[in-house]
Amino acid sequence: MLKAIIFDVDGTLAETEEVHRKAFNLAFKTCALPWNWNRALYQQLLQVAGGKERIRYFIDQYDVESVPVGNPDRFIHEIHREKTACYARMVANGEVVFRPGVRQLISDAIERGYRLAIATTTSLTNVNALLQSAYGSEYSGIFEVICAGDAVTRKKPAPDIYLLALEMLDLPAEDCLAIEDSRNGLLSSTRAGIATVITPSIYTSDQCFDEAVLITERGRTWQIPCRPKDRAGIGAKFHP
Ligand code: XBP
Ligand code: MG
Repeated sequence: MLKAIIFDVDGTLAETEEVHRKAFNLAFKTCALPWNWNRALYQQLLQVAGGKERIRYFIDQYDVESVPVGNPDRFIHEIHREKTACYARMVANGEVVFRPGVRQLISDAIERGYRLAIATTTSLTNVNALLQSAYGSEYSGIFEVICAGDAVTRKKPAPDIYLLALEMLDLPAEDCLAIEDSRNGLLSSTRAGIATVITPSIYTSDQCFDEAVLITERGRTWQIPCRPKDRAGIGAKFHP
């Protein structure tokens, strides 16, 4: 029986990755680093989930020399802390809005009694900034469980963040539905045993989503399937 919907954040609740990319580039400038991630490079770097992990991958692939001798982790954490501050400022300035239909889907789900959760690789600071921007101060009552960023060591595509959400919801995977935008997210949720709907985003439309139970197409309305045994399954409309 469908009891809970677990939402991914970046690319699913909102098209955030262009603002993340701008925040990374602003942080590189503030940290006096000669780096600039354009869209083509960022598309490639997005294969690595997690901002700190993405910076480390970039350094390993392209620019080891810029890393000061000593503690590379501290160097990466400092850059990422600056990036997160830049991102939060841009979200607070209204540069990120929910994707069309998301707000309606969330209110339909709440009205039908579904429990809501978040399972995301992004930092908890970023989740709170987005929900505050979307709902104002009363956002804390909307998602019963929020699992984000460093709450787990192994990030997507590992299942850990979704397994943590199931544990905190105290529900089995078969009572939940995940909504994701990327292959990393799909692998993470399905490895946790959760049926997953995919709504491709600007950086993921060319990825493989074979394991999804439903893939939305931009501009079309679709309904979350009422699985045969879920007579009361949500029939919300979501304009991906
Ligand atoms: C997408 C990610 C995140 C963001 C950047 O998360 O992989 O790393 O790109 O955010 P989601 P941080 O699981 O919501 O799609 O810099 O905070 O990691
Ligand atoms: Mg995502």
